[in-house]
Amino acid sequence: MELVGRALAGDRRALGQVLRRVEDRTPEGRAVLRALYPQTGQAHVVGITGAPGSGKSTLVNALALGLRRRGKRVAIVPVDPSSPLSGGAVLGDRIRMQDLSGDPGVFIKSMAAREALGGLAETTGDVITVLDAVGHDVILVETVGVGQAEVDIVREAHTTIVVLVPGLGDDIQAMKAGLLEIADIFVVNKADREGADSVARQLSAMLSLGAPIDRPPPIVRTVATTGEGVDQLLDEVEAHFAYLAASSQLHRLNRRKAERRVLELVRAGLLSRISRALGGSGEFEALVDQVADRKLDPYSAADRLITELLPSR
Ligand SMILES: Nc1nc2c(ncn2[C@@H]2O[C@H](COP(=O)(O)OP(=O)(O)OP(=O)(O)O)[C@@H](O)[C@H]2O)c(=O)[nH]1
Ligand SMILES: [Mg+2]
Repeated sequence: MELVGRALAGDRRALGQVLRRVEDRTPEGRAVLRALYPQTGQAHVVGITGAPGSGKSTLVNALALGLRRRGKRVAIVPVDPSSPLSGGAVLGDRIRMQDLSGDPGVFIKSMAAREALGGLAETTGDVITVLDAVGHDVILVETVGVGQAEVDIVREAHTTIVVLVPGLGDDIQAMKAGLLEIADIFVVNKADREGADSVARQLSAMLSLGAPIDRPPPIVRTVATTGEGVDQLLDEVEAHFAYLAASSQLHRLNRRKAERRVLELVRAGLLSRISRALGGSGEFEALVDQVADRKLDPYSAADRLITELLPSR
């Protein structure tokens, strides 16, 4: 595929076009993913998550600059589950990321202008596959908040950074709801503001209450707007990746991701086969009616559909 060849050779426009096909889930996009997959597995995928306005984009910008100084090729993927129709926040991100534009070593993936066809996590995974294959050393994925969609996206990352800020007691509450478990590194951003120490203290108190873990997440204070603490954060990011690689966790993580990927595709493939096979026959609707009328239970209904479609072993 000529387009893929150009993208691999570093043509950014071609890369943008490849990504669009992948996001649109066209047959061509699928062929691209098939062709590129063997060349993936090189990039370090870093997820950055946290409350709205905590400074994630500013931090991503600063991290990218720091990574460039370390000679890395960087890709940035902003994901916004709440607004598939890229809103004002993304525009703001673009403006802030201007100091990166023009640097051929940084690729900023623009948001899809409309709702992704597949699940957001799957689409993000496919985008990461492409960015990895074309040779980015580090892929920074920014996502807002603490919902399931974000957690799913974060599961694509090797290293997850959770960003907190001073003066938001809610943050610590939100952590209980799930962010605590997914953080490999905590950042207390806006450390130029009062209360950074107190957030860091609360955090380490909470961490010490939990079950002992292999590698307690470090807490790094940053001022993303000036770049303060960003070098230390990059050291921690690199140390985490080195830890994963040395402890065979990287292998386990990759295997889990591969398993999830295959299962997702099997599930989606089976569903579309079933709906194609039943298309227009009214059989599915009839079964649903029976289940609703309590004439059939849902387990038997599902079994019937499956055995009709798959030869039994
Ligand atoms: N004082 C201070 N302000 C900061 C710092 N980091 C970011 N900001 C400011 O905080 C505001 C929000 O920053 P963003 O980087 O857009 O935050 P975000 O988390 O990406 O926001 P969303 O993507 O909308 O969730 C901006 O006005 C930044 O300039 C910091 O370390 N100190
Ligand atoms: Mg942002």
